[in-house]
Amino acid sequence: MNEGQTPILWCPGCGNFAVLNVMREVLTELQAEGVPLEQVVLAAGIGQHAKIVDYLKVNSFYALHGRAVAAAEGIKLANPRLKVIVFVGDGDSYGEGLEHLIFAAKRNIDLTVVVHNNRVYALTTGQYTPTSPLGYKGRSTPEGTHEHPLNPLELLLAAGATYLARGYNAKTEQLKLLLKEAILHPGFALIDLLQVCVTFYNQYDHYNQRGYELTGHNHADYNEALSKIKEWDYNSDARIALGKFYQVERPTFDSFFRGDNKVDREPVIKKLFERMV
Ligand SMILES: Cc1ncc(C[n+]2csc(CCOP(=O)(O)OP(=O)(O)O)c2C)c(N)n1
Ligand SMILES: [Mg+2]
Repeated sequence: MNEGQTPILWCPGCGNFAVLNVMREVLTELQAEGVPLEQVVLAAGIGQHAKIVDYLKVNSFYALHGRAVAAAEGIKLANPRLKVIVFVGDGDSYGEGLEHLIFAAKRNIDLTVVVHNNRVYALTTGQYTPTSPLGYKGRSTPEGTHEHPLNPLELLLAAGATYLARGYNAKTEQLKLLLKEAILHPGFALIDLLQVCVTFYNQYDHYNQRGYELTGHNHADYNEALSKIKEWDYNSDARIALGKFYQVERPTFDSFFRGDNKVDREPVIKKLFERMV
């Protein structure tokens, strides 16, 4: 799966290399387990994270900055049999395209969203994002930010996501399990992936010291998930839970268009076209 034909343009030491390697392994395993790669579609936003789709030989779609989730929803609804995996940045999805994430979670559309959360706008050289800590000094905030960060997992739990996890690019075995589980989850799955940007916000020491593996709580319990999610607010020195917070099943939005629930998608699409002409 590594064709080696596209030069890889990340900085040496970038957390994205590990994500790419783990994704290759996940796709290879899924293929061996009976998921044909031609039924997998990758979508990406704009940023350093998005380059990952250039390095994987799978059909893919580059969306506008902040719009990858909306594009992925369109792909999934046009052909609900596809597995759609979306790679987005924290600036891309927790900032510019946040409303798309909230509504995708609300309607529980069957997508896997992988947020490369390096806590900066890396491609544009380190401006602060919704998950940068208070006081973060970057190109747009030389004297430090005056905003408290957003806890995206808390927001998405409230919005209706049915699978939520946090990964870390240095914990590759765990990341592989989480990615696979999220891809196979029938419904809206999101992994907040701590992906270190070595150039603009190098958090390796902090994550290595504070990260711990989340085990032993009831994933189906909303309040237990919420209390684990709230342990760290992306600002404090609290311990950082890594693993699955929440997983439940409820009907997916796309299932209503697949014919296996209530609505057959063909007449729906025909009607839409009639309206457009
Ligand atoms: C609508 C729009 N706004 C802004 C930009 C400029 N822009 C391109 S990439 C980027 C930063 C991306 O940051 P993030 O989504 O966190 O991805 P990263 O580079 O950190 O992986 C920005 C602001 C753009 N291309 N389009
Ligand atoms: Mg970023």
